[in-house]
Amino acid sequence: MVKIINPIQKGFYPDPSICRVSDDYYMVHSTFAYAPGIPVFKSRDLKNWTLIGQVLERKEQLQLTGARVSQGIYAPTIRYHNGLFYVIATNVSAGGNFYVTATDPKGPWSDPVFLENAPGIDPSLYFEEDTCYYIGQRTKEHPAYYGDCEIWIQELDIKEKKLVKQPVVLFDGSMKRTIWAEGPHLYKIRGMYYLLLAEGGTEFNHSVTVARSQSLFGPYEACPNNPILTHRHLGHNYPVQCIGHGDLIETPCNEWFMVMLGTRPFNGCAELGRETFLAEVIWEDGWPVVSPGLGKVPECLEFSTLEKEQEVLPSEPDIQWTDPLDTRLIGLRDHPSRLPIKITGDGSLQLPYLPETIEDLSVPAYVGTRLLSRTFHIRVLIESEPKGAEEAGLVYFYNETHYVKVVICERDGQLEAVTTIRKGEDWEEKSRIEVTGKIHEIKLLGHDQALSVEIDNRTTGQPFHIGDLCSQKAGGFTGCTVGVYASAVHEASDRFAVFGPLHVRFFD
Ligand code: 6LW
Repeated sequence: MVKIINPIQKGFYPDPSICRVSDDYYMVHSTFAYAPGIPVFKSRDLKNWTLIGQVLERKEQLQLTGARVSQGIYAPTIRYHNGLFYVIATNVSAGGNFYVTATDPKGPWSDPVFLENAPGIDPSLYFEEDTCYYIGQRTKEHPAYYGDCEIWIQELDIKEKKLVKQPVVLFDGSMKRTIWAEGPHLYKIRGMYYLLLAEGGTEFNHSVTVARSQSLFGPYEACPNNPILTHRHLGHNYPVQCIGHGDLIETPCNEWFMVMLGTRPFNGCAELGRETFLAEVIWEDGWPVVSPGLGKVPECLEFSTLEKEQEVLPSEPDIQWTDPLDTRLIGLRDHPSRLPIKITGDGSLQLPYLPETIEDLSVPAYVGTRLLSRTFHIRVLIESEPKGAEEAGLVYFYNETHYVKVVICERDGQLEAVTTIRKGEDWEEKSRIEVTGKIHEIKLLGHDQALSVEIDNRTTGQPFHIGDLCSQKAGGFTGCTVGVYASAVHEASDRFAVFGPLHVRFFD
């Protein structure tokens, strides 16, 4: 018996797309302006997911210069056909819709092939024999209102690497006034074509709908029970919200499941971002029924017929500085391994005081990891002797205008530990304490959206509210990350701060 607890991917892992090759499942997610882009996870049991690679690792693959944190890479789809894995996604900041291929999902993945005349976001692929079809979303040519979108299909010539023939509109949503028809995936199941899509926008009204047709190009008939999955009818206080953007998968035993995104807000704020959930699907009268008898995403699924649970090695919770970097580490707009960092023989990280700050739309010296729970302990030892504008420490980051920064810096020859929270146009210095010596321990203790900061085991002040650092308050699509940071704040510097391993503990 395999017991699967939702979410199956905690933290900022939105827009899941899944495929299966014999007994192995592969799943990818959006990464926006973080790098490396599009992590690839593998599982044998739909429960335990191991990060096996990254689709967009090389500089040439991922152009994010100037991208805001919620721009960049949107909604990838992963598919397998004839010995090759395909990932198709959108870079909303540079180039639009593109696909990459790999024989091994661990990588390396090819350079991106950008598609011309492919407007819109959320591309997907559907293979019929050896013909490949691009399925996309776009705003209608003459939209009647904001969010008036349609789903379209066009043949993609894989040899010529371009869209060919004419695009055909398949569907524009299942409700009278559909807003944001998007996230489409197309499947042929028992001779019938099914178009799965998201409607309602990725927030409270998010939902999964379906339409079917006997012919690939339509006409598509909306399921009379649409939306086949949503949580909007459960009200704002239901613990799991914003459910939508699904992808279907069949097990080797012909059972069906759907992965989809959702949030787990606390006081209306979901700082973990959009996470990935799983639900069972059965077929009745030729339509998918999600979570039969329940009609919502379950807290937990139990399956006797699923592949025996795979063995998982306990992962080392502390992030050690190694070369290559721990795969949990991400940077802003470029792979953190391409920062001018150095890992020393004793496992420390030398992080340069770059001129860029965490607010700049460039590549700051920030090496972070996703927040996986709102109760956490993050701790690091830092050795630094900042001069002038230089500062280094830890950042709890939602976006370039919403973050908490705890840094060691210098003022009039005196070293200080300064904690600042920025919420849009509102900057607040939460504490400023004098410190002595070169080596300091910075601790961030998070509990239900209150953050306590300790320096060298000294409390710096009262816990303060960090719940506003989230998409519900600040807009955007990501979740929070936390990491080490150094900056000379727009000055030149050839110096660096040294960090010990990043101690990270997330509690359920
Ligand atoms: C994604 C789209 C969406 O491409 O948010 O509102 C976008 N829905 O499906 C970013 O995740």
